[in-house]
Amino acid sequence: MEQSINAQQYPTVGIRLKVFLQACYNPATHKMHTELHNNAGLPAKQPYSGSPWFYNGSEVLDLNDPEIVDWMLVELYAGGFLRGQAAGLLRSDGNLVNTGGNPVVHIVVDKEVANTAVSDLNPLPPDTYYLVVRHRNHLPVRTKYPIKFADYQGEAVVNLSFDAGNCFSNQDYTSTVQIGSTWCLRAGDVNSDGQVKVNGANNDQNALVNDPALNGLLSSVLQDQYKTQDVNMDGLLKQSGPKNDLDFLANKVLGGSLSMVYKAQL
Ligand SMILES: [Ca+2]
Ligand SMILES: [Ca+2]
Repeated sequence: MEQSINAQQYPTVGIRLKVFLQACYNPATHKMHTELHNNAGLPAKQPYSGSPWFYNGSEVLDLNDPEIVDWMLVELYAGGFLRGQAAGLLRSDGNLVNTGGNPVVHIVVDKEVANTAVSDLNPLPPDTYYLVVRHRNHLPVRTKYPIKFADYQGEAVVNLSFDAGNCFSNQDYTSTVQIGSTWCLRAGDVNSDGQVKVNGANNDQNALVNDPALNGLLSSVLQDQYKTQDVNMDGLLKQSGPKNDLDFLANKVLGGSLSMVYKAQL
């Protein structure tokens, strides 16, 4: 027999999130550039439907805000299970807004997820949710401490930019990277596999250089690109010359170290 579902089993919570991306952040202005939006344009529909995210949300871009940097994906986890997801738009000032431009992004929690029985989705105490923040070609992070939505009347304020200690870490490096006085998500995950590296199996340099459109040509420049290979998020795909993506990956993100590997810390 199908279990009836009370609407109260699916509470909606709000997140006011501040987060910065290494690819775009400029410490002189304390803002992120919007070159991807300006040069290539953003997809109308949220871009996290494919691997590895498989988020099937129907968010559609319906505002024309020149300060939009890119789409982000936010998730709530409890007990190790995914309990809710939403796509939002990141503004140059680090604020995540919903598709209508509101700085509160709502997430329906305890929504049924794949392979999880409804009976297992009992409402949990409001202090057991961890927020995971994802971007297409940056390493994801999660909050170190559970979010107590009850303390915020259901609308939590989460600022990941002023302290690395806000994010969970299990490696000998922080999950975010400091640029100036601001902590940002780490860039360079071209193949979106949760690791940033230029050497070894499944490395991001190969994922960039072997892009079929670049055709193995060092001098190729592809314009108006909305791809994870666009490491510095300027809408251009290039691996040589000024502001090229390979340089950003190898030198800015990995500090010129062939052996450095940054892993997602979730
Ligand atoms: Ca990678
Ligand atoms: Ca680029």
